[in-house]
Amino acid sequence: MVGTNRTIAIATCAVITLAGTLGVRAQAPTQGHADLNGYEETPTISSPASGTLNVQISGDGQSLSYTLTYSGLATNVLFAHIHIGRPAIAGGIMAFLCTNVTPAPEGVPAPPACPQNSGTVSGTLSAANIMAVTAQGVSVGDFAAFIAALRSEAAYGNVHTDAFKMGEIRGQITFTGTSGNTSGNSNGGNNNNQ
Ligand SMILES: [Cu+2]
Repeated sequence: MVGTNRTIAIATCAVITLAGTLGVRAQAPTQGHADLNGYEETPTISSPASGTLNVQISGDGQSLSYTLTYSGLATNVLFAHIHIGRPAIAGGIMAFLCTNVTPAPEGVPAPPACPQNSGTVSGTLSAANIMAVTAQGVSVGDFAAFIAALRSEAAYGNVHTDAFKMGEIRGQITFTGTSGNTSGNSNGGNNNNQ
């Protein structure tokens, strides 16, 4: 009996480990995150403001939902974007997250308004929202290029204000360390140690 139970336990463990491994390998993380602050901006900004940007790629890979939250911005918020660019390098705008400036950007659906000073704004981006950054190889509507840049940690979110029109807070979007992977890794680690 003891031997049988052990066999079942080991077999169960093996199945769980295999399923976990396949799950991680079959699907790249879909949840991205950025912490925004002035020190990430180009040029570097000393600002008491901060924020977070959470993004989620849809199951079919055709859209991306986002939630941008910030606080402590002392002057009017102009707009917020996702840019193409590696850390500390300024890059072109691939998509608007929100705007308070008129006229709205041409050729894309009207972005939601940005909260003033502090708040949260959410939305969904798809091919229709992607703007051309010709000098950096992104064509209008090229959602695959947009997602590829995000997954390669080559995109950042930022918020522009009256005081800092080039951007007051910024953060690189990364797809590592999502909550789903954290629990999966701890299970896999325990099983691997046995
Ligand atoms: Cu921007």
